[in-house]
Amino acid sequence: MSNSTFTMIKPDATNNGHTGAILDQIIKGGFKIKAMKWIQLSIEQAGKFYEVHKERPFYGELVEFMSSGPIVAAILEKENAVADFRTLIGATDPAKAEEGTIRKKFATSLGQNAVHGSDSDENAKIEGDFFFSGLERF
Ligand code: DAT
Ligand code: MG
Repeated sequence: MSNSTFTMIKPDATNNGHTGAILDQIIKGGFKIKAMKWIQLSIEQAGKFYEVHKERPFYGELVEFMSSGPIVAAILEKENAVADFRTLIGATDPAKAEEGTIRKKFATSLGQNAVHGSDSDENAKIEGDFFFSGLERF
């Protein structure tokens, strides 16, 4: 069990002014920020990040959305980070997310659901490495 995970605050949330509230909930949830950047992905970069979903019917929509505006990308540290962060953000579909979770409070829809959280230790490392060099983290 690793102690880090990777997150993105997605364009719906940054455009709707929720960045500060989401970061506040993450920090109050016990996560330490180890690396963070504010950027906008190109279609190509978003497509590469979500390559695992290439065959899914929503891939095109997802890639277009994720490159449509600014995101915050961050590496987070906490004991049991991957599972605890998925609990903090709630279910993929905000309509099914628990009360008080980040997606329940801030997501727009199933496709535009405010935040990303890695689904395994292995993917947390791959995703963190996608965005951050060794110089950009500690
Ligand atoms: P999660 O982000 O909870 O790990 P996922 O990895 O299955 O969910 O999907 C990645 C993202 O793709 C998800 O956050 C939102 C979008 N998505 C998933 N299922 C979808 C669907 N049925 N229709 C539209 N977008 C969907
Ligand atoms: Mg996922």
